[in-house]
Amino acid sequence: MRDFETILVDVTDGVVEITLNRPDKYNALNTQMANELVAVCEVVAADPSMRVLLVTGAGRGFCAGQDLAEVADRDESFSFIEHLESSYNRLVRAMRGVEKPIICAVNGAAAGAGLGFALAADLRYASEHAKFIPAFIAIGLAPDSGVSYWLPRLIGVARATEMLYRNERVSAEKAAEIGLVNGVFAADAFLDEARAIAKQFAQGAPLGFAMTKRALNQSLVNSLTEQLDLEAECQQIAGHSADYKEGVAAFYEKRPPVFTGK
Ligand code: LHQ
Repeated sequence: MRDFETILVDVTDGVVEITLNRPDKYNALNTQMANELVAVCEVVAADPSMRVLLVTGAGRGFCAGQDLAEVADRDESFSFIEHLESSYNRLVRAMRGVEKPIICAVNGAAAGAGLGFALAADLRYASEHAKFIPAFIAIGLAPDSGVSYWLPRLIGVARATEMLYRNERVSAEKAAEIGLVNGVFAADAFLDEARAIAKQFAQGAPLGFAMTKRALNQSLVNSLTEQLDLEAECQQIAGHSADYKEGVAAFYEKRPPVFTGK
C-alpha cells in the first residue's frame, strides 16, 4: 500500500489497520483525508489478501468531523452539495461497497462527519473515553454523511431526533446501552479487543462475510420478498465456494476450518 499523509496504514495477517493521523486537529476530516480513506477502501476492496479493515484515531480524539478551517470563509458560491458528494458521500458509499468487515475502534470523540464515518462502519467498539456528538446543530447545520440514515436505524427515531436536536454528547457507556456501539472497554484494552475481533474475522470465510454484508446493506430498505430473493442470490454465491465445502468438511472432521477465499 502506498504512503499517505493524513492516515497511517498497517497490513498484518489480512487486517488493514488505519489510524486517522491529525491528532492536533482531533483527526478532523479534510479533503485529503477523505480522498485517502476512499483510496484505502478501493485497495482493500480489490485485494483478496486484505480481509478486514480496522480504523482508529491517533491522540485524544477519534474524528472531529469536517476540518472547520477548510470550509471557513467560503463565499456564496461554495456548493455544500458538491463538497459532500466529493468527500463524505463518496467515502460512505466506498465503505458500504467494501464487502469486507469494517470495524471502528473509537478511541475518543466522534463528532459531525466523524460520527457519520463511525456509523458507516459495520461494527463499533469504544474506549471508555469515547463520546458521540452530532455537532451539526451547534454550528447551524443539518446532519450529513449518513448520520440521519444510521441513527434512527440504530437507536430509534425518537432517540435519534433528541440526540440531533439537543446535540447530545453520548458517552461510551450510554452508546453501548442504546446500541450505538457494539461494546465498550477500558482505554488500555479497547484497541486489543477490537484487533482480536478483526483477526478472528480475517480468518473467516471471505465470501460468507461479503454476502452477509451485501444482504445487510439492503435489509433495512427491501421488502421481505425482495430480501428473501437477495438472500437466495447471496447463498447461491457463497454455497458454490470451496470455503463452504471446507467449512462442512471441518465440521465433520471436528477441526477448525482453513478458509482461502475461494
Ligand atoms: C478542530 C475541530 C474541527 C478543526 C476540534 N475542525 N479543528 C460538512 C459540510 C461542510 C461544512 C461543515 O461540516 C460538515 C460536516 C461536519 O462535520 S459539521 C461538524 C464539524 N465538527 C464540529 O463542529 C466539531 C467541533 N469540535 C468540537 O466540538 C470539539 O473540539 C470536540 C467535542 C470534538 C472535542 O472537544 P475537546 O475535547 O474540548 O477538544 P477541543 O475543542 O479543545 O479540540 C482540540 C483541538 O482540536 C482544538 O485545537 P487547539 O489548537 O485549540 O488545541 C480544536 O480547535 C481542534 N478541533 N474539532 N472540526
